[in-house]
Amino acid sequence: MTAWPSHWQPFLWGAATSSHQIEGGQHNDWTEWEARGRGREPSGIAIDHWTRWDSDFQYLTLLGLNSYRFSLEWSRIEPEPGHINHEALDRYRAMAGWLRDHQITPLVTLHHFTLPVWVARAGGFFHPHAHQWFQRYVRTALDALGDLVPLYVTINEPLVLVVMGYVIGVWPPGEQRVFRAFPLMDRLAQIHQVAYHTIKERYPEAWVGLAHHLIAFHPWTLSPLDRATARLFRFLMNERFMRRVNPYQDFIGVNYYTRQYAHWTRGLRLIQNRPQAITSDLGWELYPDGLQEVLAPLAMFQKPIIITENGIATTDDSLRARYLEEHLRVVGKAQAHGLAIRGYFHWSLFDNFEWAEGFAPRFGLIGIDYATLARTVRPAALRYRQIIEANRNRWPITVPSPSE
Ligand code: IFM
Repeated sequence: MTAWPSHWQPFLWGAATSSHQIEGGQHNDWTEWEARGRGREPSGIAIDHWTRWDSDFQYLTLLGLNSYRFSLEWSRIEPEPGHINHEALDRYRAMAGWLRDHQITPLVTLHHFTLPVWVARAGGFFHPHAHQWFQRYVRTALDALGDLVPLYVTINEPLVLVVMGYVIGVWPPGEQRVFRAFPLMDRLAQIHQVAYHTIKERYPEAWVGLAHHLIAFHPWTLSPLDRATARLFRFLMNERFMRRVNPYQDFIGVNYYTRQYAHWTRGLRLIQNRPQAITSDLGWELYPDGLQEVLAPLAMFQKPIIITENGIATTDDSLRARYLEEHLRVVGKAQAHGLAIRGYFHWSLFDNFEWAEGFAPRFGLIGIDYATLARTVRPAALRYRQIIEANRNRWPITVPSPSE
């Protein structure tokens, strides 16, 4: 087992965001996609985090978090090939510096779904030079803030990127060419590997991983065909890529949200929930046991695990608190059974732009009134703070009752 550095917080209590979903005012492949009327609405100024970041960061201390996951926007840093926007880098450095000054460990994501327009127009990650372009961007980011950042996610949810953009086609580039999925996964694995080595060469003590979106796949019926279909989904979506990149990850980042049912009816089908299920506003089932199900097979990799995302889109904040508590209980149990889970990042710190679904889904611990952009601390956020406070120096973590 790779040892967790003893000078780091034993458990990272965090929340996560991504640049495109909160910053506002970007110009990237997504804003072009939105301008073409794809998706529900344009991201526009989002929650205007780019200008309000320092007042927004007060919420990190208010909630008692000791870590924060955010992403750098490649299109902002390098809007044209080789042309660096130093102002943008200065602002990201100021963010990382603020976090250091407040003893909050930054976990930086380098790619969270968006691409600079010039990369996208050249064919995105399929371009034969894409790994070199990404490497140049990573080096630029390291020059600017590498001394302040100990933890990196190179690519967020590679498989989601592939499926949404190249199989279902509801995200840019909007392709429905399944046969491109496999070469793209290989390409993403290669790009991750290049980024991994680039970071480790410059900062050998930094920890680098990916955020894998893992789903608890179950068969829809007990038929052998549905069981085999569930196994196939597990292999294709959760396992194959993980094995491929495992030699190049210091920790395993897990984004877990829900269960899905695999069904065979003249082809592969995924069903989101059963009629009686408790669900989010996006129809995703609340299924905390699924977190244990996706974590258990990771034991064989003998690496620390960080829950890089977990959260629920809901306007019912008591459901958010319940979701949080039930998933944290699973984390505690998994730790008690020997899994080295070293952090939990709630998705998300703020309500934000949920890609093709627009602004309607409410994932935030902090709510946003989009008419005024006023921020409101939701009760679930305070419950999270209470859980964090109760767990200082505790292993495994526990979830105290609200009255404790
Ligand atoms: O909002 C997204 C995030 O960008 C990536 N993981 C899943 C979240 C909820 O859909």
